[in-house]
Amino acid sequence: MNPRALAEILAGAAADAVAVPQLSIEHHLSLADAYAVQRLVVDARRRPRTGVKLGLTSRAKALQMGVSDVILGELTEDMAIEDGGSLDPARFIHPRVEPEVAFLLRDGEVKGVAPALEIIDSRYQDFRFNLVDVVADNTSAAAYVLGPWQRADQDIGNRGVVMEIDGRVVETGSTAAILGHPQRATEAAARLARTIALPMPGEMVLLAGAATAAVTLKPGVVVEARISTLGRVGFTYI
Ligand code: OOG
Repeated sequence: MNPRALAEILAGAAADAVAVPQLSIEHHLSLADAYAVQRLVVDARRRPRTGVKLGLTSRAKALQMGVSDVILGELTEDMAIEDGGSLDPARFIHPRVEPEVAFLLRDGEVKGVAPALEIIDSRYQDFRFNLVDVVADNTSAAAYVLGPWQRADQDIGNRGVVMEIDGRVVETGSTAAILGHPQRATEAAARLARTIALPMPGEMVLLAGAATAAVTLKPGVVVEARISTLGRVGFTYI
């Protein structure tokens, strides 16, 4: 396993928006190897890190992958899209969108919470991967949109979540789909970061994981997510 060569394959796939075969078909990677590749893939973006995201926090996704622990990916400045802004399809391969809860963390303390949308875009053909593939691929992270920050001292457990495309409801769910309670994401992220020795920036965003299934994005659509008591967030996929 040459982590640099594998990272180059994935960084190239993201930069060119062209899917590649799963790394695990030809290479044997441990989970630690996969995180090492991920670190190099994020370095290759050459942009400041803005935070981290969790994946497989919903029981449905974890069962689908046959895994029992969550995974962590990194967010960079160029992935952030302004609320109400637009996303250029030329940057993506086969993007999907999912509604999430975001935390603003300062030195590990929660300073704010916000509704968020994450755009995932696996760099693998047909969005097919196993656990080490998806970890190496920075957990499919591609872009994210944050709604307005809200007070941190509110209970955001079991809040209704609605995602609409062009004004039609496409997914509904509850924040309880995120590890039972999204607050658990802060401990899970800290634990995983320690395990993989990932330095965490003093101020950072944490995307806690999807509250519903991901929905495929088609050019020309307007996406909005609403989380009860937390508000809304949206963007246009031009
Ligand atoms: C893996 C990452 C999924 C989540 O919230 O579970 C993820 C994928 O399904 O591409 O971010």
